[in-house]
Amino acid sequence: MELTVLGQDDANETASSCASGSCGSDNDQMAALPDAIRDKVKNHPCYSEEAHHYFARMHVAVAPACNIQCHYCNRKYDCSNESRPGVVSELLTPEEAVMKTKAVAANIPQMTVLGIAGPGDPLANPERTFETFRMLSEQAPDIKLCVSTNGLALPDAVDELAKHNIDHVTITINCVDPEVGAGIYPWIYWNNKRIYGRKAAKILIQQQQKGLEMLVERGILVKVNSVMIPGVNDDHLKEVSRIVKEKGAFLHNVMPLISEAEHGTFYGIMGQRGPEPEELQDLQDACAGDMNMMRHCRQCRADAVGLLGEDRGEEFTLDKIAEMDINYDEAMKTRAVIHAGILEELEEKDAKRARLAAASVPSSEPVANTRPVQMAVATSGGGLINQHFGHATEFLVYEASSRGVRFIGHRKVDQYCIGNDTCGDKESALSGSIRSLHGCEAVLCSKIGYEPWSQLEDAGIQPNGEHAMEPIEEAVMAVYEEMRVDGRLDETPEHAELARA
Ligand code: CLF
Ligand code: SF4
Repeated sequence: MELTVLGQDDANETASSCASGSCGSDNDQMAALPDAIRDKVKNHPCYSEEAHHYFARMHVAVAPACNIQCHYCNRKYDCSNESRPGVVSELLTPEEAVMKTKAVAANIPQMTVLGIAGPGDPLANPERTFETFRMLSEQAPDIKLCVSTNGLALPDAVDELAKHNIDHVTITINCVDPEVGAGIYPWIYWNNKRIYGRKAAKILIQQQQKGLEMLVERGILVKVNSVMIPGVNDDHLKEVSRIVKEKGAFLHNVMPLISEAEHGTFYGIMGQRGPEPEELQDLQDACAGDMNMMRHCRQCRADAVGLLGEDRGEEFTLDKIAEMDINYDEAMKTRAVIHAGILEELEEKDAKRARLAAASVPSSEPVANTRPVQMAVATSGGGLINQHFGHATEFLVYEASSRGVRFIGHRKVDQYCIGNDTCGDKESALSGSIRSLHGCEAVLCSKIGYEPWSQLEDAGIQPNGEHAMEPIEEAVMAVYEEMRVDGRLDETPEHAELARA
């Protein structure tokens, strides 16, 4: 039997019996997109899973006000529709935001996208948001502009968004039923009045759907974010997915509710729980039948800088930027060369994938002993296994099966080692990492110490440092193949656990 690194499309078919054959923000699907759309997403780290290994994004926090209240938001913190609650961004003027964007773009040439995502709602702050976009489209035309909104003010802003060549808009849509919405939104501010409950939710839903239709009509790519709130909208999100897909949304991003009590949100105080990783994945799989799913969102903060999952904001505070001498015309030349190099590498990867797929002989016979296996991967970008286990602050999780390799999500962890003896509580960080890797049968990294190695083994997770600097999907498939040859796929993970006991 030959096992091949396939695109996510095929893998999704296995996992979720996708009838449409168009699941996932995957590599095969990317290749199948019309050129005009492919050009828009190929270097956007949120719209393309593959791009997120190579290209970075940044946010500028220029939008403080909001026109609605969500039960998962505490106004002291950033907008949790597109941000991780519990952190507060430094508010910037549009001029400061432009200065910061150019400084980041010059120093992190892989940064391709500037998004405005808070700390409130960007379209509830139209002057500040559009002034930032206007200046950036003039001064830094090589940067894609992106915005995220709750949608209430969207229909009135669509023409202005189109005028600034904004190709990517995210709308957070948590429901299409006002009854469900009344449990998420206590009020909205609409036509100079505060409106409550079901009536408020109905207006918000109408505005979101109208805005979505208007954007699609203008050829603007729409991503829909939904916060999964167990017991409130989890079942309902399948309907949301179906409807927004029908209306032409490009991508659906179902994010987990974050509701720690210390953030002081209504849900946090009321004890509303967020979903477990498995629940989130099940819902994403269930939605995937109707919709392209984003699974690599990191719920980044409203002033995030760097690759998704990375935050380099500290390098670009206003005082540090003031000391930088940026020649943006020169920077644009360097950026163009680097972007072209990355895109060339990605095209070579696509071509290789196509060659492998063509060379593999599909068999109608069911393949024996090839149950799916989840593996965690430590990477610092570039699509490679290139991070030390102890340096990882998150692991990417892939599922390998006889149909190929698919990305299914990420798990955040506390960094186990910072490279000197001043590490924090190593013991609890390590046991936290092991807990968060629940369900994974192997972890691939560039290096790993003896102690974590043996503890991972005891927990039934096989550490593997043999594929350092190899492309992730190929390494995952190679480990899967080793497991198959060794007969480790004959036993279920539960059997393996019993045998160890
Ligand atoms: Fe920012 Fe959002 Fe644009 Fe991306 S984030 S405005 S689309 S550039 Fe991306 Fe961050 Fe998830 Fe948002 S990982 S929170 S989806
Ligand atoms: Fe908070 Fe964002 Fe909701 Fe406004 S839209 S209440 S800022 S989470």
